[in-house]
Amino acid sequence: MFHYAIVRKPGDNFADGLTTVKLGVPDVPLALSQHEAYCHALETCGLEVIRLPADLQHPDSTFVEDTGILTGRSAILTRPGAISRLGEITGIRKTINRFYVSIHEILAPATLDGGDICEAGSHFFIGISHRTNEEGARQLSRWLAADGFTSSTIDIRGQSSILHLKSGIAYLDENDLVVMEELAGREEFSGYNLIRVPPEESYACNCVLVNDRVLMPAGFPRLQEVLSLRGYKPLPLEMSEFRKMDGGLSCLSLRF
Ligand code: CIR
Repeated sequence: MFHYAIVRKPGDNFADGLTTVKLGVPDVPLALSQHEAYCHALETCGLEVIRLPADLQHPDSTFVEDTGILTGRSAILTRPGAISRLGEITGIRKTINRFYVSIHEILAPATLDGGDICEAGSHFFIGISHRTNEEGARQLSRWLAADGFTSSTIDIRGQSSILHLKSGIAYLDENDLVVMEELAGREEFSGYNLIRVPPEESYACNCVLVNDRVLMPAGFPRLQEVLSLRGYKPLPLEMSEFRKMDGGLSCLSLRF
């Protein structure tokens, strides 16, 4: 069960953040209303939403998930792989201090983005990407092991269509793993019930189980139907403006 979510409002300069997709410039007022609907959805799932103000020094800071790994036992502050995002850690530290006693940190030369970390029960998949390096994976796996969690790495550097591991996979419940076609053949996932997502719906792989609902991007009817047939309760949310900035649905919150 999750009880809390930390979110950060997008700033007026949200469009100045990093992006690789060519989907146009995000509309900030629309991003704000989509963000508000997202917060409301988290509340619908029973969470208390901790709303942080916009941080204009860091246009990507609404993607809070990249700044921390919050487990049932400890918090690990990350060290984002994009230089422009390094300063986001200072902004999240105070909030995490309020909730966690045991707090660790990923240190240079390691880099690690939360979007590369997929928690699957007591196991964590760590994506090695253009944002998360091997030293980052090593440091994180040591902290996780100290708390009794296992972890393994998945190299996604050859997967040009995704920024982070969680752009392409999501762990739900009872061994169910949502996975994009490109990653479905990976041996590491062979022990899971794979929910394979066709290429035209790939963006929806980044969905998240929050208590009894699966928050997922709106506009992906096939995945929505498959999830419903499996007994999940999808809650579709408009994500168009975040998608323009390479952002997935999960990255807008830290849930714990
Ligand atoms: C970035 O490139 O860092 C942001 N524009 C998007 C980060 C999205 N984060 C995520 O999916 N975990």
